[in-house]
Amino acid sequence: MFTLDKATKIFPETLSAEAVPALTARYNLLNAEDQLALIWYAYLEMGQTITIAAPGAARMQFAEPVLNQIKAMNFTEQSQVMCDLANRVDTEIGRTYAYWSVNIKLGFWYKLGEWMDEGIVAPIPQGYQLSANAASVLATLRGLEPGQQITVLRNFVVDMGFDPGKGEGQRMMEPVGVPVAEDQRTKVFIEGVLNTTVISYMELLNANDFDNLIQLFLPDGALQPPFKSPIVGSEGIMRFFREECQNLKLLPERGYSEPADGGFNQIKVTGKVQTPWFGAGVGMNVAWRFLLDPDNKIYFVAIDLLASPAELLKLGQ
Ligand code: 45D
Repeated sequence: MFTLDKATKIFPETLSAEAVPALTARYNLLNAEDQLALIWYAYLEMGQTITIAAPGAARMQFAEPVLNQIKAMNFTEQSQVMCDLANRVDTEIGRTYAYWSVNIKLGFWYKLGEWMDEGIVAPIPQGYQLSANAASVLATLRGLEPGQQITVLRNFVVDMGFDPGKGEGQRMMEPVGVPVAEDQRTKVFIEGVLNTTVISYMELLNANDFDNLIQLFLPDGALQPPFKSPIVGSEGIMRFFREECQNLKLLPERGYSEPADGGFNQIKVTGKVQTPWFGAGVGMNVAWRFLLDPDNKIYFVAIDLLASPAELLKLGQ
């Protein structure tokens, strides 16, 4: 029989983008000034080729009180707030920030970035010199594909602030929208995969229909997001869907399915995913590794950000 640990190891030849955690670790060793300047430069450079979508009002309302507080500060105080966030110092703003969902954190920095550009918030000092280590992290970041770059950037933002509970507990999140209407939904076609659970998974997630999506999972099923440990159980997975998975676009391309022990089935699918933050501007190369029980329910699914486009074609043995 399968254990969760064994399930995570299906399709072991799948190469995920290890450059992402490696770069995040190097970035975490830099001092806060370097970190902020590095993100600023990276953000400016990336802005020349990809456009980030302005966050909607529903997302911004939660960050607004803190943003207004920062707006009212002088440059020195503003720089201090940003450094404290990067240093994960225990401050009021640091605690509030840690309690926000990923998308609220990203919306917060999106606004600060605009204000830095407009001179409302303290800019990175003119002629700021990155340390040699920071310059090297930036150079490595430049060499990554766009899907990996935005994942790195997102990691930086997620890790800031002071979280006494280390991610445990409820977060403040934007409201969950209604699912896409039945007649507006798109069908997916996956070359090599006819499995109805896998196809429904893609279609329901694309439609933000989380209530029906969760029914595809076993109650003690697990979902493993890229570079994370598995989220186990319907309740946790459902919370994750509502908090982080609205308006994703899954574009699976091809797959491969084979029987596994105990009447289970393992299915690997590769393709692209778009985030609402960048739309069609960035297609992330991903693999889904499904393990389905004999009743065709999801016992485990991992989503991997792939090391390179060549991985898209690596399916069965
Ligand atoms: O510090 O099947 C400044 C799951 C400088 C679900 C700045 C999935 C100072 C199941 C520039 C102001 C979700 C797992 C900062 C599939 C400073 C499933 C600002 C996968 C910080 C397929 C920086 C989904 C800013 C995936 C504004 C893979 C940065 C989704 C903004 C991936 C960065 C989504 C943004 C990703 C990054 C989104 C908006 C990687 C967004 C990244």
